[in-house]
Amino acid sequence: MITEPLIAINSLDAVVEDVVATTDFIDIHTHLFSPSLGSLGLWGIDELLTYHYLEAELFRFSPIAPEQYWTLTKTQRADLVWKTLFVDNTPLSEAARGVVAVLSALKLDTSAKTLDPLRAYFRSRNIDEYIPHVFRLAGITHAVMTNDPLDPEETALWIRGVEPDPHFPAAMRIDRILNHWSAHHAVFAVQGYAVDSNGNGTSMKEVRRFLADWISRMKPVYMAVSLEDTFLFPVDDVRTRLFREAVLPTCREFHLPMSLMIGVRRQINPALRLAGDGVGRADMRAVQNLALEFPDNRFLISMLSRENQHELCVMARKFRNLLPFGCWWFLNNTSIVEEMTRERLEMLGASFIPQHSDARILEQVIYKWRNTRRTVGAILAQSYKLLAADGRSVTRDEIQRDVNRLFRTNFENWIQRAG
Ligand code: RAT
Ligand code: ZN
Repeated sequence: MITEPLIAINSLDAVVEDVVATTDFIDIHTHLFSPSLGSLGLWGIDELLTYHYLEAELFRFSPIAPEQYWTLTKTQRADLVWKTLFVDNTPLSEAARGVVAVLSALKLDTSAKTLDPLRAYFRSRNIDEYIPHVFRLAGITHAVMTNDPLDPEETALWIRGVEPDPHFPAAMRIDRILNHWSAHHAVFAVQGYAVDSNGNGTSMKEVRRFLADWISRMKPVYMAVSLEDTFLFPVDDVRTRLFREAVLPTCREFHLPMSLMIGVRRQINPALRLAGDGVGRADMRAVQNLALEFPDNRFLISMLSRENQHELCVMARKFRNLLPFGCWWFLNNTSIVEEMTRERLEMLGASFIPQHSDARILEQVIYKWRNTRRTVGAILAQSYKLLAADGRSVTRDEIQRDVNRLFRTNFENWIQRAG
C-alpha cells in the first residue's frame, strides 16, 4: 500500500499555497448576474472605477460635492476616480489596489494616464468568452447571484423567462419583504397576492405562495436578507411574524438555507448613495433565538461588525444549524480577514466558509479571490505548522480535503442537505 508522505514543516507554506492555488472555489455571495439577465451584469473599467467602495474613498481625496458628482456621466465619474485615486494619489487602499490587481491580471497598463486604451480593451471583449476567462483567473466555478423578486427591473426579466446558468446560481434576496414591508406590500397586490399593510388576514399564507412561486421561477440555492445592527428577534412586529409564519417555514418546505447578513446601518450619509451605508455592532441574541427556535432551519450567518466575530464563533459552537461565512464588506481587508480566519479556524476547525467576494463588477472576482488565497493560505499553513509542532503532521490529501471543505463542500452540503 502506498501511503501519502507527511509534509515537512518547512514545506507546508509551499504545499498549502499550491493546493489553494489549484482548487476551484465557489463564490457564495456576489452581486453579479448571469448573461441571461442581460444589462444587469456589470463589467469593464468604468464600472470597476465607479464601485461604491471607491466612490467613498474619492470623497476623501477630491473636493467635489457628492451632489455634483452624481450629475456627471459614468465616463466622467470613472475619469475623476482614476485621476484622483490612481494618478494624483497612490492606490494604497484594498479597493484601489484591487483595480490595479485586475488590470495587471488582464495584462493592462496599471499606470495609464488616461482610460482610453483600457476602455478599448474592455469594449473589444465578447462577454460569453470573457466570463469563463475571468472565472479562470479568479479560480472560481460558480458565482451565486443576489436576486430580488420585488425589484421591478429584475422581475420583468424573470417573468419573461431566464435561461438557468449553471455558473450563476440564484439566491433569493428578500430585504424588501422583511425590512420594508410597509413600503413594498403593495407590490404583492400588483403581482396578484392578497396581503395587507399589517400582515394580517391572508397575508402570511399569500407571502408563502409568493415565495413558492418565485422559488419555482428562480430556483435559488438559498434565501437571504441583510439586517440592520439594531435587529432583534423575536419582537412584536410584522418581521417576526414573517420569519415565523412565512419565510422560515418556506425554507423548510423547499430545503433552503436562510442567509442572514447582520450589522448594516443603511444610509448614514444618504448623499453618498450606495456608498452611504455604515456598520454597527449587533445583538447576537437575535441569532441565538432564531437558532434555538428553528433547529430544523439551516442558517448561513455573516456579521458586519468586527466586534461581533468572536461571539459568532461561540454561537456556531452551540448551534450546528449556523454556518458562519465570509468577511463581509468593511471586513474584507487583509488585516481583518487574517484575524477573523485565525479565530474561526481556532474555534471551529474547517466547519465554516472563510470568504465570499461580494463582487458587483465581474472582474472584481479576480482581485478579491487573489487576496483571499494569499491571506487565508498563509493562515492555514500556520495552523498546520502548529499542528506538526504539537505532534501531528499532515499529508497533501488532508490539506486538499480541508481546502475543499472550506471553499466548496461546506456550502454544497449546506444547500443540498434535505430538511
Ligand atoms: O458589499 C456591498 O457591495 C454592499 O453594498 C452590500 O451590497 C452588501 O454586500 C449586501 O449584500 O447588502
Ligand atoms: Zn452583498
